[in-house]
Amino acid sequence: MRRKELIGLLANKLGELSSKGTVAILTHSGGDPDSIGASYVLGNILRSLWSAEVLFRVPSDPSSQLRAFMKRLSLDESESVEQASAYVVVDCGSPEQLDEYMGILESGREVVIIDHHSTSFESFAGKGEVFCSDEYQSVCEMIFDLSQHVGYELSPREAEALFAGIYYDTVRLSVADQETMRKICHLTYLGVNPKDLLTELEVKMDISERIARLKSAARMNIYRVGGWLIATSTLGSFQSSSARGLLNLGAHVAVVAGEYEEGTVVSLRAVKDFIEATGVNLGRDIAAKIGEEMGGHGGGHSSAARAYCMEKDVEKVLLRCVELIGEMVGAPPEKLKP
Ligand SMILES: [Mn+2]
Repeated sequence: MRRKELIGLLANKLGELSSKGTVAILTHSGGDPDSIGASYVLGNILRSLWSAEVLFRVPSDPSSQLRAFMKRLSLDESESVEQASAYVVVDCGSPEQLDEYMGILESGREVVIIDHHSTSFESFAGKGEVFCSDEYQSVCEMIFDLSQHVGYELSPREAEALFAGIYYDTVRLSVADQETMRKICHLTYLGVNPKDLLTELEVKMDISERIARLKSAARMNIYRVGGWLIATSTLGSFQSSSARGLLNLGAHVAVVAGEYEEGTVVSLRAVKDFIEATGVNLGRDIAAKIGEEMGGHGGGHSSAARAYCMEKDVEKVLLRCVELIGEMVGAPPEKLKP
């Protein structure tokens, strides 16, 4: 167990919350395997150990890939979470990532945040009680430790849920440490068959996403910032997927933006080498800043972030992102000729 004391305090808190009535579990905007796997097992623990009534919701709706995961877990979203007496927010680095549920932080009801991004302490300060340690590689790993602490026996399905979260949050185990691997082994011992699980979860990319990714590559601009390459592009949808695609092509950082309602949405991705060498945190240093500067909001992780701006000029938003990255790195961006 990585943080015995933290997990002990979390267990006490969850028991206390459960005794007060209905508990609603919320993920970050759109969810991901870590937040959904953790929510599923956490909900089951609350029901079984403390007979809590549990609701569940993904702000701004899950993607089709995540729907396949939720179907496998038989995890349904609740119609409404407004009547809950307390909230548990899972894997969410900032209040803005709660989208339409940001209001729960002002509802006067108790909010507990379980996270492994240390930005949570600051961003949720005064808004809820944060149980967080960036020693953990995923929230699923925290829930694994919680299950061991309270003596909850994981079913094969629950083991799968935690496996998937840990697997994807460690970039397919490529950044997993020994303790994570020990837990992965324990989960497979409990009945996870990685091949079966991953074949089902990895739904093939549909044609529209492929077209979007290819178009973003065809329209890309390339900047050199010191020894790093930044690729920018514009797209009406699939910005995150396309940014990942541009990293695969060779960019160190990819920034893809498109029109969104009355403004612009921008997705940022960076490779691990860039994050480690420069110390830049895309969520904190770029997305949050650009959101603030341009009348919107932004946040995310060090290597993956998103911002919404009230600025309709998509190119202007992209250029400002590149400038900010240049400022952080301490080198002027130089546009490469096409
Ligand atoms: Mn996570």
